[in-house]
Amino acid sequence: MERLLFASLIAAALFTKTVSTNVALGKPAYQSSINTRFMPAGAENAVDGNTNSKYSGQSCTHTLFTDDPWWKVDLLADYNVNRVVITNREDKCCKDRLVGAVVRVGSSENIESNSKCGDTVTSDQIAQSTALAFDCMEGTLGHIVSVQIEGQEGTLNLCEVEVYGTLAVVTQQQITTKESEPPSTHEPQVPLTQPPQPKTEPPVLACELPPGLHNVAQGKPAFQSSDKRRNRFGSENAVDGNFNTNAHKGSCSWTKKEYQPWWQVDLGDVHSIYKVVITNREDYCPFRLINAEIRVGTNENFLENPVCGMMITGKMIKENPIHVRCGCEIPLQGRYVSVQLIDKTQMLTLCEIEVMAA
Ligand SMILES: [Ca+2]
Ligand SMILES: [Ca+2]
Repeated sequence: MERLLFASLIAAALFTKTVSTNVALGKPAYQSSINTRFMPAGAENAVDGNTNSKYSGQSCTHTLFTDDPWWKVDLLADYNVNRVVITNREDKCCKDRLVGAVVRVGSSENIESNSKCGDTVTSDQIAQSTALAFDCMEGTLGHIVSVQIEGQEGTLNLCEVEVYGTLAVVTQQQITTKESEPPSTHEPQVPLTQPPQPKTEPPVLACELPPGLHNVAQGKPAFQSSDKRRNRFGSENAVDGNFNTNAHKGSCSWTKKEYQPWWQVDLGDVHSIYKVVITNREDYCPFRLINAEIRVGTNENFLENPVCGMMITGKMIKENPIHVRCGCEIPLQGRYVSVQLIDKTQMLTLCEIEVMAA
């Protein structure tokens, strides 16, 4: 009996091993939905160890705009969680999306019944810092850590969620109780927690484009936020059918250096738009196009239109032209197509824009 007690004490001691690292790193993560327009947007991006807070860094999550969007991680063992740290998006467009977010820790798959850590996120908090800390009361016990915009519609973006705590102590009393239980005559015991739910990410779609797509932008009226020089770098150069990539040859649109410059074309009619192809300049500074966001829709005020595909990244500009798909199989309906540099003070140069419609 003494030997059994000793073994149990050693087991308990092992369980108390302090974990000072981020225990969420690489653990299975799930979210209520995924916005496939902004891939990669998966739940795992919040536990990949990369705290890049720009969405263009491809390490943040992105749900659809729904009621009560949520994200959660399964720590795979019970922890006494002391603190959760969220890295919010710092992109000006979107950092306020986290207002109303609630962090919870517990053992229930019904996350709203778990214990709340810290306070509901406020806009003041978001203005102060990109990293938001949530302290949990006396090491809240559980293996599920969730973040949810509770009680309202929203989009949940998380660039990283770090969880700090210690592996839960298995007490001598718990061990003894378990040992003294008679062998169960019932069916195999069902774990208290449900097995991990299948990831909400849809399978990778082939993104088959319908045949016969054609460019509906050429020669259409175009506009831009400013002209670098009048009569030479006008907005119409991006739809003149000339694909010359030397911006000094007079066939590229070119704005002044300004904050979030934009370019827009009016297609005249609403089209089913599957993708936008941008011919970037190759003579100098192609990287200026990083963080370009394309929008397609029926509003002349392009900011009211949905975003097509993902923002242009450093990886994407290695190819020219750049093909941006607005979505898998489902086109965007639009008359106005815009390109804008987000969060940058820079010149916007576009040598040609093709808007591919069915
Ligand atoms: Ca990340
Ligand atoms: Ca051109």
